[in-house]
Amino acid sequence: MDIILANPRGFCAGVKRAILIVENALKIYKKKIYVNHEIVHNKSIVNYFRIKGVIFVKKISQIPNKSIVVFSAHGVSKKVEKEAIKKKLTILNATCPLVTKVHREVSKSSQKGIETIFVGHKGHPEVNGTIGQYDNNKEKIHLVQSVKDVQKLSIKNGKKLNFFTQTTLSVNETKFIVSSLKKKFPHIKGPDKDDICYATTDRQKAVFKISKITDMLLVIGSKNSSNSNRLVELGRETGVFSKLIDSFVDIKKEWLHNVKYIGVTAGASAPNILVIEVIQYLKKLGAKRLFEMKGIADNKIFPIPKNLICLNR
Ligand code: 0CJ
Ligand code: F3S
Repeated sequence: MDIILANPRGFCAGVKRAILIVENALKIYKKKIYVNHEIVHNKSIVNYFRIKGVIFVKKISQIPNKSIVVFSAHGVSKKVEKEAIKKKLTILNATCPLVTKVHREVSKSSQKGIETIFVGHKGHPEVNGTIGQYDNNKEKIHLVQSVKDVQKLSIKNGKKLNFFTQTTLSVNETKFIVSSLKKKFPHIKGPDKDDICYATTDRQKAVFKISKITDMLLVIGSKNSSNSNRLVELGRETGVFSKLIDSFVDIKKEWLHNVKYIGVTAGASAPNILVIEVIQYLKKLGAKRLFEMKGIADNKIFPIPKNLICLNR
């Protein structure tokens, strides 16, 4: 068996930024750091910060007044932000700038009172946060998850209508949803294609490429990571036996019977150490050579707020 690594894989600029914000907050403030939701959807990252004393909460009401709170990479609604302000919390906002961009657009739509359609997965924190930017009249924002949902939609005025999307969706599936929106509502306005981010798009392209030459795909990522799940789905759609694993510990030896080329990738929230451990484990099980697919590594950097830059600490 040989191992082939997808390229790009692993941390994106938004995740690196969110992690650095928490790291630096721990160094700068000598107080407890609370994080609203998991900073990113990765078990090992959350455990790493828990060990360092970070407290993860599901609701702002769980945080004592005047504490420090970090908003996760997925972003929060206006209501959650207001709650934090009311409690006089110091807010460190780790929302990915690409999510913030969508927030601004939805918020503008809300201010103008334009009925808006949001394509995303119900219950995902990014979706809650983005839909929660529409605070004018909740009945004017509609969540759609599929082409079927588009068919069922009833809109008051199709001539004034906007759409936006979650950043970590399947590029292929979203194409169908957006084109069905455009077909049903020819006057609808939105981003050129969708709001899927560069990191999601590039990691999906890499999986598509690698699936042509591998007979199994391992995607390193946690169960609640949307972008990681989309990679596994894509692997399966292209006919490759694909599994989502948190770490090498989840690998079952029976998966590897008759596998000649095993593809390995990692979601945008999975640290590189997990990839290294998977490679070491596969080598222990007899993997011979290690190849890396050609592709553009993700070297993008999103700057952190100036007050969180810390040197020599
Ligand atoms: O929503 C985002 C801004 C992506 C954050 C990075 O990935 P992850 O796994 O924490 O979150 P998703 O579930 O959204 O992929
Ligand atoms: Fe941002 Fe996309 Fe990463 S929205 S956090 S760059 S997966």
